[in-house]
Amino acid sequence: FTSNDASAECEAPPPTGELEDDNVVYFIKKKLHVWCRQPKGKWELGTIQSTSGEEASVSLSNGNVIKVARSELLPANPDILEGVEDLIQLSYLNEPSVLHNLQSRYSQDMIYSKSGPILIALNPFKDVQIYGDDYISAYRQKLMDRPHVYAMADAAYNEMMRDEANQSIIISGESGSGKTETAKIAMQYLAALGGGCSGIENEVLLTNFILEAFGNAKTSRNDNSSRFGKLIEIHFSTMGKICGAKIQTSVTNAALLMGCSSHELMEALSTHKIQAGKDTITKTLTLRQAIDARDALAKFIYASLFGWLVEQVNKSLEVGKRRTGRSISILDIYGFESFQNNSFEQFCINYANERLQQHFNRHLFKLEQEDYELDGIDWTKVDFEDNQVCLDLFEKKPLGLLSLLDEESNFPRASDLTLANKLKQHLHANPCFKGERGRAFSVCHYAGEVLYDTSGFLEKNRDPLPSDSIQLLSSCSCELLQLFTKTLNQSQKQSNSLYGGSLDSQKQSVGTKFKGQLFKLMHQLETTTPHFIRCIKPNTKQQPGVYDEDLVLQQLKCCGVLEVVRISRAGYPTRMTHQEFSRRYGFLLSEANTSQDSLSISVAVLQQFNIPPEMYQVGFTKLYLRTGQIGALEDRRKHLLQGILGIQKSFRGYQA
Ligand code: AOV
Ligand code: MG
Repeated sequence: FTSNDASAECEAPPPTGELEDDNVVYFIKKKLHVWCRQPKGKWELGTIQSTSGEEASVSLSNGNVIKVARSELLPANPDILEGVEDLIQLSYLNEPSVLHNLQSRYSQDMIYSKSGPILIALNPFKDVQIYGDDYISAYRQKLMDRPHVYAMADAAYNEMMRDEANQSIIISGESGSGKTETAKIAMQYLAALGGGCSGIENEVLLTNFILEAFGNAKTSRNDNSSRFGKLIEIHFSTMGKICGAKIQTSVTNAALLMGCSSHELMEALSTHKIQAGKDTITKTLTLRQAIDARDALAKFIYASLFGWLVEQVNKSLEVGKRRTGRSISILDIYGFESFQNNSFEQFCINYANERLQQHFNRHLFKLEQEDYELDGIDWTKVDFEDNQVCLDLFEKKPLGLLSLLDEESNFPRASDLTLANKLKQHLHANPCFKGERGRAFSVCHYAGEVLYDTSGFLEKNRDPLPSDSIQLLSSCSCELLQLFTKTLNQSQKQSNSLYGGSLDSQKQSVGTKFKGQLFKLMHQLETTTPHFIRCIKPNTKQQPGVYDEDLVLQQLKCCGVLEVVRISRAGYPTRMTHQEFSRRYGFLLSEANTSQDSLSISVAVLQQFNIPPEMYQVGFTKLYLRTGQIGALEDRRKHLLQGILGIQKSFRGYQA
């Protein structure tokens, strides 16, 4: 039966990524599952019964048969790939397949999955019983290899010890998605691993309590929301023990990156500008303005206090100042934002994320490339899209968003409308820029198009804190407040001397300062080997067990997970050693292959099933297959095995 069946199947072209004309026939014939988009946008599983022109008749899993446009159909993955740990194992990497895979894992409390080198963490909003000492030692001893923050922290630790290279764990995701919890879980693992007799590892963990008490607040999105962003640097000794740690807030510096506190800071400061007339015009302030002014001041004090607190904590953590080249930094960052109304805050946050995305792309591409090169694969066939054009849009001098914004900020008579016009006039040629009506413009970010409203841009970009507030502060009797003001004055003097001479040099603009800080952070991250964690919030109610597909999809898009999937797709996501491949599929060969050599068996299988040469590459140790190829082989294998089982059953029945 083997030869007949197999040769009959050879006629059918193997399915590729999408449902093209020729493989629709294949899907009908083999009754393979497809995703069918329902009127409300939901995807349902079904099988195609027939097609006529652009229309297909599909039998859904609930028994209904419906007629839909072929464009509403996408191939689904074979059953064997249900709930795979790593998304790139999927033959089809389309949106419904990715969503379904994560959901099927989430429903079984498997909140962690991989997307290539990235760890995806879905917030369970409940205690999932996968943490603690037993799990830590299981991961340490490699008794457990399911995706987990522990596994990622372990990888970072091992790489640090092996290569003597600094590492970073970069955590992103929207508010309430679990970044801070994830950072703590990573710290918990590293503390357990790096624990020595100094007890510093416990101190590192304890700092969380102090910082959270001052830095967190309840918001509509998260009951325990961080109002600050942080970069925790944990230093290890040659023996791999924790010997010190440092926290940066990553307030003006990384806080801008993290969004929350910068958002509040900037908002507060921008409203303050109203007060900065030539005279003391406190009387003219409306109640609303007065409230804003007071808030601005309060926030400055709070921010400074927080900065001071971090400094004290750092002092207590710094055991030896020696830089060992053995550190792991954990970055708890604020992610990409796209709202209905996007202002200067989103502009800064998204620019920062655009930079991080490039860091991410380059790293991924480098990893892929290394893997291919090691195995003798022609990696020039793997391409990926750079987001350099979008970064140029922000950074180019003199014709970039930031430069033009600064230029316009220096014209006393400029308005948000003149700014918008200026941008449209100079930037229309950049493919990532789109002029919109009135004061608006759009930027095509890696995670999607965002419409910005320039209202308030100039004010927010100009001046953070008016001089009368500073004077007020320095006249206060509180020693700490005086200290804060002194630091503030100093930093202003510094920027003055740097930019002294030109008219616009009163202060560095917020945008320019932000760019400088971002470059500093990126520079620091460049010196580390990055490990990425993307936190996903499955519902907005902070409830366990609720998986909102649209919400998840939107986050997957925003944080670039689908982008990674796309990068992998451009390459050869399926990798199997020659042994694995020949063991699994060798028996499908119509003519017994006399060779014992797994490489030649593998190649014979590929040839018999007409897998086109551009769909695979043969490496020294592994076979590399493009998306969609393994599904076809799996299907044939399953078919044959069912046939064999059937024969065995009837044979047994016959015996009985
Ligand atoms: P965030 O840091 O991403 O938000 P958090 O880390 O504070 O989010 O997580 C929000 C809440 O989700 C926590 O208080 C927990 O109740 C729950 N949670 C998150 N991760 C887990 C987990 N692994 N296991 C159990 N519960 C979890 V913000 O900082 O607001 O952007 O500013
Ligand atoms: Mg947080």
